[in-house]
Amino acid sequence: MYDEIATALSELDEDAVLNGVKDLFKKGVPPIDILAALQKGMETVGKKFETKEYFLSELIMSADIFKSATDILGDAFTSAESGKLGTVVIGTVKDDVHDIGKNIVATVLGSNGFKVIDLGVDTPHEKFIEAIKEYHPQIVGLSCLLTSAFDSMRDTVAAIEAAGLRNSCKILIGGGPTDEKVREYAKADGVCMSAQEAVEACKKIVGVN
Ligand code: B12
Repeated sequence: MYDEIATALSELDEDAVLNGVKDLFKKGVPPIDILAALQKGMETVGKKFETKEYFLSELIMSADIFKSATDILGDAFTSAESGKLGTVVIGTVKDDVHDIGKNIVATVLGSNGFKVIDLGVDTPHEKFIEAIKEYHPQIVGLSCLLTSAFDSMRDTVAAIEAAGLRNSCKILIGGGPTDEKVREYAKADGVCMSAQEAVEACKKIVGVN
């Protein structure tokens, strides 16, 4: 069923995706696993875009289907305990407007006890600095889906350092093309490939297992 959802999303078959998600959700499958299947589908959409089988309109369509699918999961991620474990400031870096992954991470962290301050997309480093000064987060999360925005990530980390705030928080990065090499380039503290990894990394940072 997971593979079917991923395939249906990669083929932009909205009805099949939404019915599949509803089915799994009703059966009590953890929403985080459903999200993983949807994420896999988006990866295939990306590959089709790369090979020019799909164009921008299909990317937009895939994002719409993804949004409708996650709407079905509704309040599954909300929690009354939000804010207990610590604070996370998160945003998509400057020049990048992809926010599906960031929004998922923000939601899942919120449901796992963190207070999340979401700065949105195309976020200039000044905005991160203001938020660090205002909210004193233990964790700052930078989301980035474009290789051309890796420099924005590196510049944001450098600006946080120049503002004398680098030791006040740990910086995690994430988003499709990020990996250990990009983490090193950006001089961040960690990289996470999924919302679940983000939760584990944030818990480790605040000393909770
Ligand atoms: C949907 C999509 C779009 C949508 C975005 C809608 C939206 N509201 O986000 C739209 C249509 C707007 C779009 C636009 C563009 N896109 Co686009 N897009 C995609 C696509 C297909 C899926 C991205 C996605 O949502 N994935 C699903 C989510 C759930 O996965 P995720 O983001 O990786 O997030 C998970 C983890 O990475 C992690 N995570 C994410 N963020 C964070 C942050 C932290 C702190 C942590 C800890 C973890 C974490 O947890 C998340 C959940 O598990 C990708 C393909 C791909 N392979 O990624 C291309 C892709 C990213 N896009 C691409 C391109 C080229 C573009 C455009 C330049 C196209 C154009 N010609 O205009 C524009 C760029 C606009 C801009 N300035 O940003 C390329 C980038 C190539 C590159 N080398 O950089 C890709 C890779 C497609 C491709 N293969 O060519 N896009």
